[in-house]
Amino acid sequence: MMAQPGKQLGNVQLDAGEQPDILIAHPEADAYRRHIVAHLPGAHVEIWPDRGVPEQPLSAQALLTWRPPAGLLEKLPSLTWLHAAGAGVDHLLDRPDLDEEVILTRSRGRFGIQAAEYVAGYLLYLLLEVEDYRRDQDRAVWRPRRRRLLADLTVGIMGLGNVGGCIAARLSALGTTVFGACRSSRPVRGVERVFAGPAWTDMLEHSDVLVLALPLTSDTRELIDAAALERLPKGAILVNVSRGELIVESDLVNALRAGDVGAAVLDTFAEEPLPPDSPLWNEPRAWITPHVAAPSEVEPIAAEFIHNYRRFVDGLELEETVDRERGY
Ligand code: OXD
Repeated sequence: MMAQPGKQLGNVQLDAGEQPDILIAHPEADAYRRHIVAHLPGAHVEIWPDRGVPEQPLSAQALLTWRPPAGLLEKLPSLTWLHAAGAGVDHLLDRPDLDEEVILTRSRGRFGIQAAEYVAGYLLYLLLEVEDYRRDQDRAVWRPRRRRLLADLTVGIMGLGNVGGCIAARLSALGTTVFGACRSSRPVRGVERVFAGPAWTDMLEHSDVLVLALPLTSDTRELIDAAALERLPKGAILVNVSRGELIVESDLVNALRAGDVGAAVLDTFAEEPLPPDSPLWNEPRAWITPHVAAPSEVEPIAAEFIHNYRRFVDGLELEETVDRERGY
């Protein structure tokens, strides 16, 4: 794809036929490069070295990265666009070395599908009492019990973006009643009732299951505290697939111990890896996974980068652009 003569990209002027240089700084950089080179044969693509910081500044105008390594951003005087190979960009927004003029885009990947399967999988696992029946089996015990169905539950989803929307659509297809909370009251597929803005607290008392799919911003940090947990029905299930900092961890531990929260399925934590002395490790009603609910995959993210790069070259607005004011 050729640039038009004299095209201006952000603060960079490209000559006719010139394509913006790409730098990849990512643990899976080789795999990203293979995809990008195959689809953008004329583009100059470099990989940030594994070790050391190059002496000279680099020419890249487009950067594909997740956590920019120390020393990287200051070596990119022409950087105009940074594409984050993940969904939540909170870790990029507070970086003092990232110029605020740089356009920031984020990925959709298959995060929605992955998170929806994680949520549905854990809910079914809990409802089906998989571990209890296994224990019965080990002792040759025949002890049938009644169970609740997904179709009996109301799930409240905090955040109805790409991830929350996908969880809503898939759970509602399984017969679950889905409520959702987000900034606006626009209708969302699969969501029976949307609680807009400050009304989110009214959703809590209806939520047999509360799923957190919110970005981390100054408004959402520690949103789920003792007061929020108290408004859930007794024994509710909490599932967090977004950021650990949304929850006041000590309040959650207290609510689990009191039986007010019946189970917590937690994929993310304020400190990762979760420190060995965290009380959550030993909570019998907490299920902990190491930030694996919705991992970044090279193929869909490379395809999104390539799509946006073509728009970048054509001087079109990029998709999935982060609004720095909003924080996502
Ligand atoms: C993401 C993540 O935001 O991996 O994509 O946490």
